[in-house]
Amino acid sequence: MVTNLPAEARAKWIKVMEAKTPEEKLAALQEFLSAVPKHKGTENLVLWARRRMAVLREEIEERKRRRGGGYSFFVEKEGAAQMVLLGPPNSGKSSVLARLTNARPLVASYPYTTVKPQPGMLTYKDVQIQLIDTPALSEEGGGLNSRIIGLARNADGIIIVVGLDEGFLEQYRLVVRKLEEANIVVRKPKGRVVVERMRGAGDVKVIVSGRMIGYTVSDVKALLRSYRVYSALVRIYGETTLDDVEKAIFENTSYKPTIVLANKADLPGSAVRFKRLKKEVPPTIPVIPVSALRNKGFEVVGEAIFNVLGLIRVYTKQPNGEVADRPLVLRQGATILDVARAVHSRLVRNFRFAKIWGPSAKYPGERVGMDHVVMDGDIVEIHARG
Ligand SMILES: Nc1nc2c(ncn2[C@@H]2O[C@H](COP(=O)(O)OP(=O)(O)OP(=O)(O)O)[C@@H](O)[C@H]2O)c(=O)[nH]1
Ligand SMILES: [Mg+2]
Repeated sequence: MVTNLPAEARAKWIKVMEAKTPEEKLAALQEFLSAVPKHKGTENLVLWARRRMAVLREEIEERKRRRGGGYSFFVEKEGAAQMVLLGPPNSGKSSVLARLTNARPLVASYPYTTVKPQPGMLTYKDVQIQLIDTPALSEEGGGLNSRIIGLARNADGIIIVVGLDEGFLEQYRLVVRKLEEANIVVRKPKGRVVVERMRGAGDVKVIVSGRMIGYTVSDVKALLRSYRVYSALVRIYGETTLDDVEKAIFENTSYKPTIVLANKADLPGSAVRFKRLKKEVPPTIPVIPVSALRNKGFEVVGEAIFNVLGLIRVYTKQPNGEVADRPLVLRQGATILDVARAVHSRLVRNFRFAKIWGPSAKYPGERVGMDHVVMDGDIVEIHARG
């Protein structure tokens, strides 16, 4: 993507990466942008940088509102994960929240009924997931759209709610377009690269779990050097190319795990529309027909959220003690280290070994080390010194 940026632009990019506050970041991006030559090859980068600046401006505004005691959209996270409901007017977002959670939002037949975010809690397999109902996204929504999208940026995942009435495809496309305009993608990438800059003189450390297509670790180091990044931790998951590494340096887009609820599945003609919608949505995104009116289809939503977020439940137990009632909720790929961290830092410092029962254990009570990968339903007993 960003091949052959002049040295000056690369140097300016360092300033963006080092910026701490949104204000500093915005100013640094402006300078970076003015150092980028404008031609076909940099078109996408320029577009992305402009979008990023718009998002930062909105973040700055939102902060001011919060500090000044003005009305903020921010919703404190509760439970294991936060999912935000997004959709156009009248698609049934509030009705869906009422069916899935304990919340009782206002539902009405006129558009723009909901004017502020409202949370509710969904419980699935001992796990609490917070859902947030939002005002409608719209074509001309401007500042309101940005505030709603800001909620999505802060959430762990997205539930797109469309109504299977007329314009159902346009409803879906609108939401995806508004997200993309804010550099958020709903399509699951084949792989993922995370570049974490480290302080001080160090080295570039690359941790690979997956397949690097057409590049090597030394290519990664050379690329980072060309951006004058000499000290970083690079994690590479899944299938990636060197392009993805460069995009990660630019914090290009963020992927949000997403499901689509096709509401109003009770309407005549909705079955045909549902099929059409399913064709439109990328195959990695679950599309679930529901009817808030008839309370149908919701029994599978908890599981879909759980899966798309890649959540797993791990039950801890004390040596010779009882298994905990409530699970720790972690992400797929989590290790014993993550379990220990979630319980107490003392367990990390004084770790000796762990014993496990359940899906990831070769046999009940298997003895494992810190980097053993745990699975949903495991029971873990950590043995530490002292
Ligand atoms: N037929 C049918 N109507 C529904 C269904 N769910 C919601 N509605 C109706 O659609 C209208 C809008 O419902 P809301 O839940 O307020 O929709 P919303 O997306 O929250 O709307 P805004 O807050 O205005 O963006 C109401 O008249 C609901 O009764 C459904 O499953 N089937
Ligand atoms: Mg509503």
